[in-house]
Amino acid sequence: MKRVVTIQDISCFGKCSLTVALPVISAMGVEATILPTAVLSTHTGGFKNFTFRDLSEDITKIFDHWKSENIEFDAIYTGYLGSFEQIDLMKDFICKKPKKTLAFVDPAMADNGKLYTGFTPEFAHHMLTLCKKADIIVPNITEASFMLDVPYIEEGYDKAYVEDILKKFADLGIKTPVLTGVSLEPDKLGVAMYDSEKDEFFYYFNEKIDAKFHGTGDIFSSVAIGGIMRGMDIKEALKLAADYVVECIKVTMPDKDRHWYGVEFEKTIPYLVNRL
Ligand code: PXL
Repeated sequence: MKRVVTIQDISCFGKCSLTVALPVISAMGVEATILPTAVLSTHTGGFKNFTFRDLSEDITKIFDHWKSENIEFDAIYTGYLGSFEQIDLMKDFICKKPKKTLAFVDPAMADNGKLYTGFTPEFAHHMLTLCKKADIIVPNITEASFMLDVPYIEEGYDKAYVEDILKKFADLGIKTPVLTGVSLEPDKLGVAMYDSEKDEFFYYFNEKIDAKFHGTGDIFSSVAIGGIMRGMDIKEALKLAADYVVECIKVTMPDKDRHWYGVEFEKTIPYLVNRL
């Protein structure tokens, strides 16, 4: 069984980061080791007065203990990180990883043209220094625009805009940059990927559903890394991740008790497992 270590916060309430990564990766038949970087009472997207306990002090100790136990991972998947220091700790961890370990970085810090509460453009530039160490990165267009200082275009951009962003990442040494939330036609939404070794672009779109929920980026990343660990080609894993997010949104929409803070991904886990 492949083993992933996923390093991001625990937002106790709100269905994102570790509270979705752990169930999703496990359901895919992949061992999920977790490293919580912080504990928050809720995620930061819409709740006020959330608590934030920074666990940075423990991170190096945990890495050192794992090393002393010869614990290794098939993939490192980092998500939301709460500070510059945590980004540096992740860079160091990735630099020291065995060659066979895949480094997958989701620079979760912004969406819809805005940085999440507490982040600055400098933080986004620092996140880019972590992305440069990764094999695969999965920013959305907002995150990419903050990291690369390219203008954020909400809609009406073309392939040239998307491919320029992907190539800029590849020029920085990232083997497989992926962009999420790509929309080249008004009723379609999906992902774009650049395979820098083959010099090939890949696109995959689904119908665009007019609704926004928190945590869907974390679900996407968890399925993508889970799929890759299950031996899927990256393109197949990205398709599965995109399809699963759509399924999650579709199942959530009709529920009159649905919540703005997250999707009902629990209901569609059988769909995910059946697709493997
Ligand atoms: O889903 C991304 C995410 C993860 N962790 C925290 C967040 C968010 C998005 O708002 O606030 C703490």
